[in-house]
Amino acid sequence: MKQTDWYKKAVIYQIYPLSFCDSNNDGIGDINGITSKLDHLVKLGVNTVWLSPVYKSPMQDNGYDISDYKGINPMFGTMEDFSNMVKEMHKRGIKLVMDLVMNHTSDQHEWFKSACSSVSSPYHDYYIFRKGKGKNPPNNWTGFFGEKAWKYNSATDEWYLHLFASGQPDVNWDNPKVRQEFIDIIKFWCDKGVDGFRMDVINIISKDQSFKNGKEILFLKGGKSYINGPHLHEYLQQINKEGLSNYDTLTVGETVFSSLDDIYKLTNTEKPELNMVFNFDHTNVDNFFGVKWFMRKFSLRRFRKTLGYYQVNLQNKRWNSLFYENHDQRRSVGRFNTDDKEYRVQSAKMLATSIYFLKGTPFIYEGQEIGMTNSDIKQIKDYVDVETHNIYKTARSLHMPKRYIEKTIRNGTRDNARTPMQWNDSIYAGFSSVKPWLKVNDNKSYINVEMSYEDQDSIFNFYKKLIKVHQEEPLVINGIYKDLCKHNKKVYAYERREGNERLVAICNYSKKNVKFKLKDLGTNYKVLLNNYEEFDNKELKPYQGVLIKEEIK
Ligand code: ISL
Ligand code: CA
Repeated sequence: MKQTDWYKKAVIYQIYPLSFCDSNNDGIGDINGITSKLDHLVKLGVNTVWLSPVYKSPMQDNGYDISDYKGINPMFGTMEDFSNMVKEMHKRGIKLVMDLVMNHTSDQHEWFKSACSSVSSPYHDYYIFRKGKGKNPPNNWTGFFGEKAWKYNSATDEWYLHLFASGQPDVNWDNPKVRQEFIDIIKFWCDKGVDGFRMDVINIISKDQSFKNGKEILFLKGGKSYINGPHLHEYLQQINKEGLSNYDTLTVGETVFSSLDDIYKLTNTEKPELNMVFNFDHTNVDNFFGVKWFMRKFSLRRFRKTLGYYQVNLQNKRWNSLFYENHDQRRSVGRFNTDDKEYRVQSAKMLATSIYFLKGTPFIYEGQEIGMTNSDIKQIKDYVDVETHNIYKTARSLHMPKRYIEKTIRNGTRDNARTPMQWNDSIYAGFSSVKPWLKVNDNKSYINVEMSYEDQDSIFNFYKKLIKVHQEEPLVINGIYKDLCKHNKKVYAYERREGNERLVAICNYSKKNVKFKLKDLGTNYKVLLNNYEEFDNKELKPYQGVLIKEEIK
């Protein structure tokens, strides 16, 4: 099958199935709910959906713990519902990218249940079991959710590795049978008409199995042994060659702590692995060491430097992804020095103008298109996310002050982005007719889809226009990136230039009016997007964002 580069024209909308739309009123979003809302996506103008996991799962980590890769979680519907959803998407010109979690399975997966039972199980080597050191785990590694990375298994008197929750055992990619299983799973879904995959934490699948103690001090002890591990590229090339290359897929790999060099390898079209990756350097500018719990003041200079670094270094060589939000991040309005109150609407529009004209494929997370904000849950007990509770426990056991922990958690909890989609202002926001699994934000009374459709100046209608420009403007794909005011602390302005044309995005990341003049702006330009009425190339309003197209004489 010929691999095309449709991924370069994709505008991707991420659906978090638990929170999108509940069709059978049990309080949980589902597949038929998604199908019923496809016209919302058509209206918005996106052409691809990334669907967070809907496979069978005990839902310890909301589906990122898969117990059957070829089955649909009954909570979300049936395989028939799924096939119907794919059909309805394709009918509307929307492609479907599935989420594939291959670093670990659920501890309820048949492979793991068997693997645990005995060292002679044919599945024992599908996972990573090691003898402990006396009563202690094999080494000092810690995982992503703030816990030790090993759990004791009494049936075999061994410990198994889990870099996430203990219900998410890491699989052993060094076992060729495991790789064949995943190739088979990829083919299974492609044969069902799926158009691609977002691959969860893909750059940690290969572990240095000498299992040396990690020297890291604060977080992810042992990370050096598995982040971009020894056989990563070899395994991904195999997956590509034997699985993906038989289909015209889009692939995006979620990476943690990847360097430019790793990204070059992961997205090399000569030795194909993935089309693009998610890299979190730009969302990590408001924390220390890439750990969101260590909050740090936002700096626009750090932010643009990070974005610019990848723009400049990838633009002629590789493809990139563009995003602020997903189901793990807090909401973007109110973040990155913007405002989710008085200037919420301006902020959301400016933020969109500011990244989606960089070079790469835009990803929009559900609710972002109407400027949904962080959760208003107050009590720790009302959060559902496993990470939130694990971190809370760990922080309490370290005797950190309760008030401080609560504040940190409210800021960083992944539930901030997982609250039910706000379709209208009814009691459960039109998401469901019963109380949903996670609290609906009270601001549904004025932040909702229904009102957004009606209001010409809504964030939704701005996104709609933005996506249209994005789809129609060739400079978006080919224009060369340049930061136009590198040292400015309040305004991010860049161009995408090719031949005698350029697109220019000018974005004020501050709450104040800011003097700003593009010295080389001629007279032959059009304003394509603007979140205020005027643009005079002298002063920007609070959170003003403008996109210009100029013919250069
Ligand atoms: O959100 C994070 C921690 O707060 C990240 O470190 C996150 O755990 C990391 O990006 C990996 O995320 C992915 O894999 C996890 C899953 O819980 C996330 O939802 C998923 O996006 C384990 O499968
Ligand atoms: Ca439901």
